[in-house]
Amino acid sequence: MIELFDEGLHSGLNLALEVGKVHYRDKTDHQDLMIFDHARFGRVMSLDGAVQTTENDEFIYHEMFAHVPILAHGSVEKVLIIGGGDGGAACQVLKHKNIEATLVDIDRTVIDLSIEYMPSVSDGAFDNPRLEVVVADGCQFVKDTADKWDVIIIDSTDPHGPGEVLYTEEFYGDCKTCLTDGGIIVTQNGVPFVQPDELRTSYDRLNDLFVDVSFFMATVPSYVGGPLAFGWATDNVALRKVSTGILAERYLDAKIETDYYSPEIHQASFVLPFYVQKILTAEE
Ligand code: AG3
Repeated sequence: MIELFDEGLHSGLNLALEVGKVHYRDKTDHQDLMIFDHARFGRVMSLDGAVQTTENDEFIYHEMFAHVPILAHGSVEKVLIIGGGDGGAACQVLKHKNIEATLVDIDRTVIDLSIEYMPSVSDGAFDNPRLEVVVADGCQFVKDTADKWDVIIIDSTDPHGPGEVLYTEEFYGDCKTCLTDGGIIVTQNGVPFVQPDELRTSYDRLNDLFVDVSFFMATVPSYVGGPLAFGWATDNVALRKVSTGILAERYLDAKIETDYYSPEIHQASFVLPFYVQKILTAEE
């Protein structure tokens, strides 16, 4: 009997993955967690029934999440990651040798199991002295901290369950107070084709707080329904307009190797198709 993992994240649309060996299937203190093998995606981690990370396509998501804001900014010293317990975003951030990062995830079990079963995703990030790990509620953390970061990466689940609070105006506002001048917040904003309302809601909330709000996109095959949108919010309007030439210089200087990100893709990822633009401008 073949077992199918049936992702019911989007109503009326199910992603079915053939389940190979199951490595973990249990409740953590915060969510249902499953880790299993899939012939195409490699090892897959799901939380509350939604695919979070797969070994074979995580590079697309994490490279874009980290390198787009870091290389657009040009002089990042500190990055805050909210969520991202698999360590994939941290791994990409730490490729920049001068950057120190703080990772705040609510679920210690996600971190531990990612290290145990999907070590290639974090690739040693959790042993890197430039990473500080805090197991805490991200909302509370940004309220309480007096520190500031140049980039904040909100690597959350979708806005259901424990991740929901990471899409509120209050949380975005608290993040803003933790940003250095001209800092950038990037968010996981779902697949616009199947989650248009989530996109619009975040857009409106971020627009109340920041001068420049937009999205960049990348197709992550295990996130069903088309390209995923990453939110972009900053008070420095110049950062979204940095030329490909400058990005290319910064990319070379950083001496990082990537399999998806390139300065050209960086530029192109901000070009939004009309169907996405219309979600953002439609009369409510
Ligand atoms: N963050 C992205 C989750 C997106 C899930 N959406 C979906 N399956 N369509 C998860 C953590 C990755 N570091």
